[in-house]
Amino acid sequence: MKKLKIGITCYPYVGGSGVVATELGKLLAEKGHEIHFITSSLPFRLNKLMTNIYFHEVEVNQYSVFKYPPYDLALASKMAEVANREKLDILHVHYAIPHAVCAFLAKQMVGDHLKIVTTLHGTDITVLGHDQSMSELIKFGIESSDTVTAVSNALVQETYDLLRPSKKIETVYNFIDERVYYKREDSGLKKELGIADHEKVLIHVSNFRQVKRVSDVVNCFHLIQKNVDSKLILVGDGPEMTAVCKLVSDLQLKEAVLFLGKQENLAELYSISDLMLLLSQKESFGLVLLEAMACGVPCIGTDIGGIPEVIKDGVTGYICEVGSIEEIVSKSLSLLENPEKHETFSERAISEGTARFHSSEIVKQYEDIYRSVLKKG
Ligand code: GMT
Repeated sequence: MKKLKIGITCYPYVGGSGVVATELGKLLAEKGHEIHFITSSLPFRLNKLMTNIYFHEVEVNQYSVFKYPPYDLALASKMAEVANREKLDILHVHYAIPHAVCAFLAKQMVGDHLKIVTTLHGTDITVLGHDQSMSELIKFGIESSDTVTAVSNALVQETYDLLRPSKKIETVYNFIDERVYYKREDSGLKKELGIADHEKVLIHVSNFRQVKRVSDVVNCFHLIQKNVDSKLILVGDGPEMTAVCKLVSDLQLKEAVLFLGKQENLAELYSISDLMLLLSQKESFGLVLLEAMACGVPCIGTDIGGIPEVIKDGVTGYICEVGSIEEIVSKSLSLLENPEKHETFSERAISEGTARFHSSEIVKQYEDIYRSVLKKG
């Protein structure tokens, strides 16, 4: 089977879309495809030299005539340059804005043989899609791609409802690298973090944007720890951090909440956790749920976006209404206070996660999409 030359553009810093794009590139490279990352900086998960992977940095010149540095034009120009020189078959861009639009521009410069695959991850639809100054451009980016995918059925539907693009959008779920995310024995991490053996561990991982409703996580934990000896691990950082710290202090939870900031060794943290809480008001998939499930952590999530496609309600965790603190607390306690039930949910989280979102299956879906778009000519 012919190996492909694929350009990948994503937001390279921490965030689910950058993680998925980078992990996809790595797995495609392992399968022999030639992968060219065209991004503003080295994707953070691309931290070691790998066969078949190349990195092309987009540099923006600061001419004094420009009020704003023209990043999008620099990206389009770099995409065209790399596509021409490296004879790329495909540009796979993550996010319609600006990446699909830049890819369209590059295609105009390079020629029709260059195919564009766009993956929608959420924010460009669920947030920017509501911005009338952007929505037509997002729709244009989608319609001028050769193939469009989205990370959940919910996001596909939301895109149709909001933008009504005349383009088929396929669901391709997110995945994780199973060689990284698996349940490990605790090699003393709980102790290092000052968590007693008998204490239960709840975990939340996010970029602390308002949509993540981290204060709901803290408010739920406040009630949970009154019933069960427990600690809450908060991983990540972002705009809501100050408000969350204040809430933790107001509720006198400083001793029980561990702020770990941004972390790399998530699998180890998941492995000491008993419950994951992701209580967002917008979430197109919730990659952290899949990471936690792979490490045997049952999850409680909200009934929005793609979360109900990831957590099977009553099987691998629970789905609750956004902001329904009492319901979330009671479902959490039903797992934390019942070891047998917890064990069953934990086992199912591992098996369901690997069965429905296995990297080999998802990467194959992308390969099939690439081949079919190239076949169309
Ligand atoms: O969740 C975020 O704020 C980050 C955002 C991103 O751009 O990385 O995540 C989005 O893409 C992830 C990968 O597909 C999804 O798992 C997240 O659910 C999605 N975030 C939202 O929809 C808010």
